[in-house]
Amino acid sequence: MLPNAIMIHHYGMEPIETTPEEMAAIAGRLFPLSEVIQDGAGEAFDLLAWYSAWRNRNGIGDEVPLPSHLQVEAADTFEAVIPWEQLGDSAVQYRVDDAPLAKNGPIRLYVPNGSSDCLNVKRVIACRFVNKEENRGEASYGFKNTFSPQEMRLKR
Ligand SMILES: Nc1nc2c(c(=O)[nH]1)N[C@H]1C(S)=C(S)[C@@H](COP(=O)(O)O)O[C@H]1N2
Ligand SMILES: [Mo]
Repeated sequence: MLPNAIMIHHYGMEPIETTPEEMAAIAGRLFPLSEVIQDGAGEAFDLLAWYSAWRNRNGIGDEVPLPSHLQVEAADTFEAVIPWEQLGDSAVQYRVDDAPLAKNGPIRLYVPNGSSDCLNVKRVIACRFVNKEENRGEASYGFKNTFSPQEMRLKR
């Protein structure tokens, strides 16, 4: 895995690895983060514009419904689950001062229409596009504290 890799998980698909540069290249317009976040630093692209392009490139047709949530995972085990309806104008910060993000990289997500600033996840290493209809509209965030049996075995 590349050091700046971001894993994209999408229901119905195998995981696909990407990078901030590759994401920015397909996202369409690049803009100053300050367009959507007051005092925001550096360069960003629109999350939903990237998602739409990524779907097309990976052959996900219009018959596949939009996800219910985006689950974002960070290098420090922080996670946020963001309802799809809150993602309008969400921006992915991918460069600051013409360089890759130093401490908040590989990318940081900003959710200006989210129910909490706590959803602005730093150090994003995985994005999971999930379809959990039963949780529609519910946001959550915090440090991951549950581990799968496989993770438990690796930790012993
Ligand atoms: N990776 C990661 N992202 C994170 C956090 C964290 O602990 N780790 N804290 C969240 C919380 S609770 C808040 S309030 C904001 C704080 O963002 P700021 O440091 O830019 O003010 O970042 C969010 N993103
Ligand atoms: Mo927070």
